[in-house]
Amino acid sequence: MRVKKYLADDFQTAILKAKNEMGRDAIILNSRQINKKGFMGLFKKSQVEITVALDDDLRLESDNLRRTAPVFPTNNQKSFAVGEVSPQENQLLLEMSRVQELMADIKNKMYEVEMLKGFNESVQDFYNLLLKNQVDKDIALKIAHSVETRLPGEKCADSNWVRDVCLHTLQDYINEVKPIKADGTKRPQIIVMVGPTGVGKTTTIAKLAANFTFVEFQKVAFITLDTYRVSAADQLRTFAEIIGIPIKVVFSPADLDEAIKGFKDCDLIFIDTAGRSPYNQEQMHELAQFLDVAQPDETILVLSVNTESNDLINIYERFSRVNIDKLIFTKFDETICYGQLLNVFNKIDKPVAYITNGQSVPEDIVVPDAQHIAGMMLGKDEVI
Ligand SMILES: Nc1nc2c(ncn2[C@@H]2O[C@H](COP(=O)(O)OP(=O)(O)OP(=O)(O)O)[C@@H](O)[C@H]2O)c(=O)[nH]1
Ligand SMILES: [Mg+2]
Repeated sequence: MRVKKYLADDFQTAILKAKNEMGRDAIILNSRQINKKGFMGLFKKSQVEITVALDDDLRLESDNLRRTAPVFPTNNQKSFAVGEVSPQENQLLLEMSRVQELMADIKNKMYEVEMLKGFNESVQDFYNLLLKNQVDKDIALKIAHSVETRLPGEKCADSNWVRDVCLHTLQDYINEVKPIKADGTKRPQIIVMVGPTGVGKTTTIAKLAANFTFVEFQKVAFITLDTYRVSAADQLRTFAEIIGIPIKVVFSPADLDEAIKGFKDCDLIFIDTAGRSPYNQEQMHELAQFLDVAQPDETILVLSVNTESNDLINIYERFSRVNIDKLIFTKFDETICYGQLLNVFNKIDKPVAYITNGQSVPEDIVVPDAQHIAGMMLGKDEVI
């Protein structure tokens, strides 16, 4: 985006100057009258100053639009019956909708420019840091705006103050943290992990089971519904053997009911499910049937932070058919862009139970802390 000021005796001339230099796609951001003092206050002269911006991406787009400008039908062209839309008219409608999109884009950009102009330099830096961390523009703008309103005027230049306000503001945008509570008030507690393939469901269950068994001295059992791949059940069985807890492999909803009854003296039953494509209706339906029988206390959606935020939101929406209670984010050790999480939190208002940060069982799992996550986003705190 290029921004330039033009000064002229009148508005028209200033516009002409700007148009000649910046082209016709330039946007007028501001105009004001300037009174120039003449000799000893005499011959006072007023001039007009306009501030003009040009976005090169938008200009390219509108140049393309002009090049493909619609041709209106002439008399000797084919006539069309009522209700039938001529190809030219279709083209025209298409172009009109693109122009509308372009206008909306311009409006957004102007809004952004206007908002940013009002921000302190330190808040603008914070805004740019959020963008660098892949936080969506509108969310970054919203967060930067709350920082700006919270920052006392006299502290704007104090970088420690600014950082503290940014840190506290960011925490407001991080979801509630709610790990599994095994306090014995309900036995057995049934926890089901669902999610797309390969995100770390089985590994996370193993980490949790080991911690609840050896640190919290709970009686834990496994049930796996993952019978799709030959090695899938073996993976969890191996973990069960190492931890020394029972496991049942279940093939049908009726078997599942039996398996749960068999573990009624346990504190916690972890149910592992096969990775599901959220876009496969049949697989999702089958998962829903199993969950109807399990009647879980908590259904936890496991998501990898490596996945793009729009995909994460889509995945969540697909899995919501089985009523998601909490989220677990895995593979924190494989990314440095945590801003994606803010985009997800903006759309998904579900508590986060855990974050995992490596392949080692049982150590690579933590109960997240909003302040720490905010610190990581600002590059202040060490990665979890
Ligand atoms: N780097 C890293 N790797 C992880 C993490 N959690 C799990 N993994 C690895 O991710 C791979 C898949 O893990 P699984 O636990 O089998 O994933 P899953 O979701 O059960 O996979 P499916 O059952 O096939 O859907 C394994 O190689 C794990 O070691 C993590 O936090 N960080
Ligand atoms: Mg698995």
